[in-house]
This record gives sequence, structure tokens and C-alpha cells, in this order.
Amino acid sequence: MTKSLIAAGLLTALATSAIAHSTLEQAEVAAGATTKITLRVPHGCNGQATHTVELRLPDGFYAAKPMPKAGWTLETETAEYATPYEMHGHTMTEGVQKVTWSGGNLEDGWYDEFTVRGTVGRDVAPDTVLYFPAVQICADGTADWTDTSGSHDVPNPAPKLTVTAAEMHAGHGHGGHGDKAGEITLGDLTLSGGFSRATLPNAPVAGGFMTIVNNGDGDDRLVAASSPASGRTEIHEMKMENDVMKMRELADGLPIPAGATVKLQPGGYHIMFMQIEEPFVEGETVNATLTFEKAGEVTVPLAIGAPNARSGGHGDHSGHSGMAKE
Ligand SMILES: [Cu+2]
Repeated sequence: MTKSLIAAGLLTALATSAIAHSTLEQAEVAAGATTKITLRVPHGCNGQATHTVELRLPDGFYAAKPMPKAGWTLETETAEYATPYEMHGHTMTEGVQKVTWSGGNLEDGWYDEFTVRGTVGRDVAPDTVLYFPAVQICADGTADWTDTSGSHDVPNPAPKLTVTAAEMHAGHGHGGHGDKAGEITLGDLTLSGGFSRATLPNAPVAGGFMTIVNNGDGDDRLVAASSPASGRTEIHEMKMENDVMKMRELADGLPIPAGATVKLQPGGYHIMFMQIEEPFVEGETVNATLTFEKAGEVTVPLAIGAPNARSGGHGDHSGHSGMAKE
């Protein structure tokens, strides 16, 4: 009786370990996006502890930076990209293509994650599957996750994610010369220079900034903003009142008069991301969907700069802001 129970338990354990593959936490990423990929390692090699994890990065995944892990030695292999990548006006021809974390001890009964950040090429076609083959090395064998056939029937499928269509023309990538980079046209409006700022730990709010030009003959008005990154998104202004800078919501929205250039900038008008769930990380992008009374709705990618960024680094050629302080 006791013996058969143990046997049944063993069978269950074996079955479970055969099903639990190493996979990526992320299922999808937009072309052109800078993203974190997280390799999840749910068990060892046939019961043994994993001491080394190797992760290969696919063509189409650029400017990769691995995250170090306490207790593990981090090594990278740099090689030429099969397809060079244009970023910020220069061509990247090589970068990290393999990451190895070694010297660790991840017991079979434990779970851990291994992280790399990188950028998916803007030219990678939607529905492309990027494979990140991984190998776990144990004292006496390996668990490999290197099959890139896409078949569901193999015992060792490589971790993967699917590329989705690029977000709207962001301030990165081709397009050559700065002025037009990151410009979005929506009816009579031109939006440019969109950026946000990295948040400090535990800060639940962040600002969104850009320049909006109304090239038309009619007045318009920014009436609403939303973002997948924030629980609530408002349109705010900052104003000096009795020597104190005060922030308030513009309940009626922000007027964009005919022919006017309206700047959303630190210390002035801004999009306010509130109840943000995850910190805004410098180098990543946050999307804000803006609704205008006349021009309609548009999603604007905001490049996340340093916590004290004054501009997006692209497309902000405006000169003096008039409000140097916040
Ligand atoms: Cu605000």
C-alpha cells in the first residue's frame, strides 16, 4: 500500500517535470519595442540541480543587456548581427547574442527566472516567432530547450515569443533626420517629441509630455487620455500660485486653438499617469492614447527618459520653454 502510493507519487512527479518546459514569461512583443524577456526555469535536469543556464538570442533582437543574478556568474558572447540594426541614426552591426549564467545552484524543486532586456527590430514582420533557445546544465547532464521547429510535439521546445505590428512611428528608428522623427499626424494636428520620465521606486505617478501643433483653421481640444500602464490617466497643468507650484486636473481638457503650438512639458501642461502598476524604466516606451474633440483618437508612444529628462531627445527643437523650474 505504502509502496504503491510512493510509486504513484513518483510517476506524478515525472509526468509533471516532463510537461513543465522552460518558457518565456512574455508571449508577445511589438516590433520596435524595447522589452524585457524573462526565462522561467521550473525544474532541474532529471532531478538534479541546475548550475548553468545558457540563453541564445535570436536575430531581430538587438542591443541586448542581461540582468546579473546574485550567486551566478554572468558571461556574454558578442557576435555580428545577421541583419544590422539602425538605432538613433547609427547602425549597430554586432551585439550580445548569447548569455550564460553559471556557478549557481538551482535545485530541482526550486523555480527561478533569468532576464535580458533588448529591442525588437522595427522591420521584424508581424507574426514572426522569435526563439530563444536555452540550455540548463547540471552536474551530470543537461535539460535543453532548443527545438525551434515550432512543433508542439517535441520534448524540448525553445522558449519563444511572437512579434506583433509596430506601434505608431516612434521617435526611434529610421527616418533619418531628426525633425520628422517621432512626428504623428492626426487630422489637422501634429504631435511630436513625446516623452515620459523614469519613475523612482514606489512612485505611483509619472508625467507625459509632447508638442501638439494645430495646423488647421478650427480650434480643437484634448479631452481625454488613457494608457495601459496606468489605472487612471488625467490631463494636468502646473501653475505658480503664491510662489507655490500647484498641479490640477483640467476638467474641461486642454484647448488646442487653431494655428497654435501647445507644449506639454515638465512644469506645465502634462499627461498624468496615475496608479501606475510597474515603474517606468528609462529606455522603454509607454503608450498614451489621446482623444481630441475634433481630430479623434491617437496612440502616442512616449520614450521614457531619465527621471529629470527635459525632452525626448528627438524632435524637440523648440528653444526656450519659459518654465525652467518645476
Ligand atoms: Cu500632474
